[in-house]
Amino acid sequence: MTENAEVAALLYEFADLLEAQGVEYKPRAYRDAADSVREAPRGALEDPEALDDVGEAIGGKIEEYLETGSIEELEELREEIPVDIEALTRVEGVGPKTAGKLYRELDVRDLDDLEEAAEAGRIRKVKGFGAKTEENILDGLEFARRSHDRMLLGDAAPLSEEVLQRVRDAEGVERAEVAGSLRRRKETIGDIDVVLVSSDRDATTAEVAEYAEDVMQKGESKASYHLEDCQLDLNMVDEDEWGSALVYFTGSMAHNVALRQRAIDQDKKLNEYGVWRDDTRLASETEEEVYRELDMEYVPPELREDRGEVEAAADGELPELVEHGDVRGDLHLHVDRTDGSATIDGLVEKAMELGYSYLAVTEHSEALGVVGGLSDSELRELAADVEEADESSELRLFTGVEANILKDGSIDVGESVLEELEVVVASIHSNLGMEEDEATERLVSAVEHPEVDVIGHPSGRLLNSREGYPYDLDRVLEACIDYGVALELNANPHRLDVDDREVRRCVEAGVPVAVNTDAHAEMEMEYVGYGVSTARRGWAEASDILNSWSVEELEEWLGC
Ligand code: DGT
Ligand code: CA
Ligand code: CA
Ligand code: ZN
Repeated sequence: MTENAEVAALLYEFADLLEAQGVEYKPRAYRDAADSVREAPRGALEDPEALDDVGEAIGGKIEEYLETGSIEELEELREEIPVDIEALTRVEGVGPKTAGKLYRELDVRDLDDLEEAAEAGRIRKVKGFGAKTEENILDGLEFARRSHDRMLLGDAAPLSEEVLQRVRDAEGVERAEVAGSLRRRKETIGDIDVVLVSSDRDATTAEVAEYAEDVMQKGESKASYHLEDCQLDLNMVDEDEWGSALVYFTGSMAHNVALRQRAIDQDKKLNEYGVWRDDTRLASETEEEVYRELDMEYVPPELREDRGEVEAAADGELPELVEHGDVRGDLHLHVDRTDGSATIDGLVEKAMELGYSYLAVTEHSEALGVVGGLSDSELRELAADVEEADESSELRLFTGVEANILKDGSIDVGESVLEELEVVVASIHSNLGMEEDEATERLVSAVEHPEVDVIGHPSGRLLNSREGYPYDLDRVLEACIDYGVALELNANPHRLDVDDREVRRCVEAGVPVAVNTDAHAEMEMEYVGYGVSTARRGWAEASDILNSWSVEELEEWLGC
């Protein structure tokens, strides 16, 4: 973990423990500070109070931690509430307050205690809880246990870049690349795999050992380490087998098996050392040569899942995948009028930096009470400000809203306002505990609304914490075709919703996918990369992505 991530984790824990004690307001301040620390550039903790949302009190605690290795007040809180708050709050429906209460009433300290109490029917007897809550906890437990194992792409990717830099700088290393699920850009990552060539393997592994926490295993060609929350595997290979080794360690396993079968069908053999016929090595130095030798197109890592890519590559029919540079705008962005911190000017500046041609400001509407969603007249005021900014901007700024899809499928913004706004994203933010039929109906009603353009984060899932409601994607896609609506691929690494497989179904159905970041701060617009790689995993080409269209094409589609 980076220093920023480490300090942020402590601040989140601080917030949770305060909340578990029933303290008000302060938890929010700690969480905001934690967000800010997490997003800050490296080295920013040298002057913590210079960060947004970090004041004197929290800044002092950060300094205390960096100087002494602990925070006295946090240690006291941990003694007062000796529970594994991080694990317990991973169970859907268990927040810090509930965890505090369950500790006080039933002495629940960890997931095992929680399961025991729920199974014995003791939770339903606690005041304020019921049989339904107890059932939900039991349902959520398994997911909570399972979900701890894998890291989010959004955490693993930046960490792996740091790791890769260290490895490349280590003695003896001639070249190194990230492989495994991380290179394939899966939404969650089991461990970080690196392939490298070194002229002095012992020196290399010794140097990486200094950086890592501890060495789990070390052999002639492989070394594994612990790096805080995850495992790092170094695979050391020879220069002349680089390509075949990279194919092998990039996987997936299923893709490798399919490749190997193709080699066998051609009377060849494929392994990590090369493509062979008898004892003659036919290819091994680059990945391109390996694929060429197997008489197929080069397969981009994101497609290597054995989902038909081997056949398509053999037929020369791989899609021309969308690229980061194809994205021309972001159609789901928040500003500081509800729960965000961004400004219109800030978003524009960031969009210019990303090389965009347009963006849409889609602030929350009123029914999202917790964040102070905007009333119809406030939405109009914001739209007027966006229009004004548009006049002096090189970018095309679209007015918009992220409206709520209410329980009955209706939209919480007045018709006349919806008509005036250019981009209407509609999302579900409440009553998430739905069965499939209900969720499908609710989404389809929103799609059928004449003013809705994009359905935001369609399943509502949060990776590692909330499974999302089930819905019938085929029915939603049919409605999208009939009503000219796009589905969002929310690029926030906690969401990635729709997911890679769903993208593919959108592509096949001909429903445009909007790769939006849902940024609440300017920095978060950079999440677009996770969205693009997920879209690539879903076989999407540039033309399948709504926000890779030109301003003119988009205006025509939106009817504005
Ligand atoms: P993960 O770490 O669970 O997110 O998934 P991967 O795909 O990174 O899997 P990992 O770390 O176990 O192994 C990295 C790659 O190495 C994997 O994608 C394929 C290759 N590999 C590992 N073990 C085997 C094996 O026994 N057979 C074959 N064909 N390939 C393997
Ligand atoms: Ca891996
Ligand atoms: Ca591995
Ligand atoms: Zn949003």
